[in-house]
Amino acid sequence: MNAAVTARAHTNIALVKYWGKANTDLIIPQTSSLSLTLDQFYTETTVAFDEGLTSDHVSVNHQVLTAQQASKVHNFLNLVRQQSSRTSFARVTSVNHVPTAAGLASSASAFAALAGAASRAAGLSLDRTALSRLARRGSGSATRSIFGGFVEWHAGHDDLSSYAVPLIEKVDWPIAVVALILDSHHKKVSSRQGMQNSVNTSPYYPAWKQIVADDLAAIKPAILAQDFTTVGETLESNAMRMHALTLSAWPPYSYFNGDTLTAMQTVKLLRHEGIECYYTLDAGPNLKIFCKATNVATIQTRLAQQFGADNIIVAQPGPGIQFLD
Ligand code: 2P0
Repeated sequence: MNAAVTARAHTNIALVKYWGKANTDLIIPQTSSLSLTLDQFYTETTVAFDEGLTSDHVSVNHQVLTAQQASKVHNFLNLVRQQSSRTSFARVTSVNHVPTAAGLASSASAFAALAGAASRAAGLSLDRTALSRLARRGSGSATRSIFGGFVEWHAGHDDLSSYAVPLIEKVDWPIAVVALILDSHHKKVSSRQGMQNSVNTSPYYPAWKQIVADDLAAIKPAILAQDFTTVGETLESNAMRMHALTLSAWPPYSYFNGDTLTAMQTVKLLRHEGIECYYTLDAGPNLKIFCKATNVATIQTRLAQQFGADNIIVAQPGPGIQFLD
């Protein structure tokens, strides 16, 4: 057996969303996107290639996956085997560290950690750009989780040109993201299915591409200038416009539930009361509220009254990929 390698990668929340692929095999997106890596949610994955194995062996959160469940991991390991001299199967052990059963375990942290651990275990020494490209082949959002802090994924046009770059890795800005868990079940429409449906059927898709270009142009200088209001307004409007693509698709669908709409009203009320904060949502009903660190306690108290204290997780900006001895 070759030496085992363990990598840890954190998940990220997109402030300007990735919602659609130009190339589904290579996972080249239709647009660039921008995210903040979070400290609270991460995946640790250990990989060892082993000549004694007759198939890849994958366990997630101490549960062994069936061949069908492990097919995405197996396909990803095939890419690593192609790029290296390894031909043997691998043992993959992955654990998601999420404070509650929050439905926040993410393919972003999972494939970023797998890219790091598998490539090193296979004897490759990839720089972070190459790791970002490799992680992309597992899941689009994983492209950004190689880096910490604010990260931009440049759409590019092929395998070589589509990767993430850090905008600010060490965030020296007292901000936080309050995650509000409104439903921890698996989503009915996967991101992969949902975004492709939007590309193929939403008449608003061409407008979305322009919106993303405009939002990136607005948010990057605002992040660098620590202009909280511009960052907040941009991320909230970008999220709503992404979700408009689901309502305008055919067949139409939505990731929101009733509580999502109630929670959005609460954020607006807080703003009205002078607590400046903004929400974003991914392919699910849970809100992530971007706020100033000084307002975390007030926001937490208000949300706890309405939705229960157990459903709130406070995150700060988090680091990029790490290799553990
Ligand atoms: C994002 N999301 O930018 C967007 C916003 C969800 C909403 O990337 O098909 O799991 O594996 O590339 O990365 C979630 O989709 O999709 C996602 P694939 P992924 O974070």
